[in-house]
Amino acid sequence: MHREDFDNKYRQFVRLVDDALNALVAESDAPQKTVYDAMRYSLLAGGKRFRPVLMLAVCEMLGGKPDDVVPYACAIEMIHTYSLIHDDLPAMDNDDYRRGRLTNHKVYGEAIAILAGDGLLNLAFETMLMHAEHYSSDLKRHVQAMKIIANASGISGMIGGQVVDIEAEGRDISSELLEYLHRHKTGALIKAPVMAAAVLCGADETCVKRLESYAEKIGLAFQIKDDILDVEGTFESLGKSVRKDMQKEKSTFVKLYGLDGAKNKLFSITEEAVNQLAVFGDKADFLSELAYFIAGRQN
Ligand code: GRG
Repeated sequence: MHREDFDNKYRQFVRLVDDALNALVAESDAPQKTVYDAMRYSLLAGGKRFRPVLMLAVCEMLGGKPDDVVPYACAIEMIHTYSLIHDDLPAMDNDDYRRGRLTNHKVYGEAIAILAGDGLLNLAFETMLMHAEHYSSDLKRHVQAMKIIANASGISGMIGGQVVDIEAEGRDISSELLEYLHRHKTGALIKAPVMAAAVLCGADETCVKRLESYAEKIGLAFQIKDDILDVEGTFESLGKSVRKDMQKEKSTFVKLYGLDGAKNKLFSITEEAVNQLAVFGDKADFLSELAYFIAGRQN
C-alpha cells in the first residue's frame, strides 16, 4: 500500500472517531461543567487515535461496517485517555505535559483530574451499553466484546501491568517480567480493539488466532518503540517530557537490551506481526502498514 493511501485512510478513520467522541462528550452548562471541560480537554487534545484506528481497520478487513464498532472504538479511546490522565498525576508519573499541552491536573487540579479520569472510564461503559436494547440477536457478540474490553482495562490487564511497573521501579527485573509488564500495561489495550472487532464482525477461529498473534506482537512493538522514543525523541515531537524512564529508574527494553538491541527486537517483532496477516491476503494491507507505522512513528 502506498504511504499516501495509508495516510489518507488513517486520517479518514481518525475523523470518524473524533466526530463521534466530540458528540459523546458534549460541552455542558450543568453545575458539574468543570468535569466535562476537563474530560474534553484531554480527550480532544489530539493523540494518534491508534487503538480506535486499529479497531476500524480490523472491522473493515473482516467486512464489517464502521457503525458496528465505532462506539467500542470510542470507549477504548476514553479508557486510554483516562489512563494517561491518571498516569500523569503526581502520585504516579508526575508529568507536566501530555499530547503537547499541560497535563490535566496542571490545568484543573488533582481532584478534578482524578474525577475526569473516572468520568471517562465510566462514560466508556455507558457508550458501549448505549444501544444495548437494540442488540437483540447479536447480544452475545456485544456482551463478549464488552467483556474483552473490561478485562483488558482491569486488574488482569492494564491496571495489573501498571502495578507491576510501579513495583519494578529502581529494580532489575528479568526479561520475562518485563514482557509480562508490557503485555499488560500497554499490550492489553492494543489487543482489545482487535479481539473485540473480531468478535463483533464474526471472524472464524483461524482468523481470530492470527489476529490475536498480530495484536500481541504489535502491542509489544508499540512499547519497545515507546522506550526507544523516550531516549531518542524530543519534547517537540512527542508533546511530553523525555528521558523520564531513566530518571524514574523504569524497567525498559532499552535498559534491558541496549538501544541497538531494542531496535533489533522492534524490527523482528514487526516482521513477525506482518507475517501473521498472510492468511488475509491484500485485504490486510492497511494492517500491515500499521505495524510498520508503529515501528517508524516519531510520536
Ligand atoms: C493509570 C490505570 C493507569 C494505567 C496507566 C497506559 C498507562 C497505564 C500509562 C501510560 C504511560 C505510558 C507512556 C505507557 C506507554 C505506552 C503508552 C500507553 C503510550 C501512550 O499511548 P499513545 O502513544 O498516546 O497511543 P496518544 O497520545 O497518541 O494517544
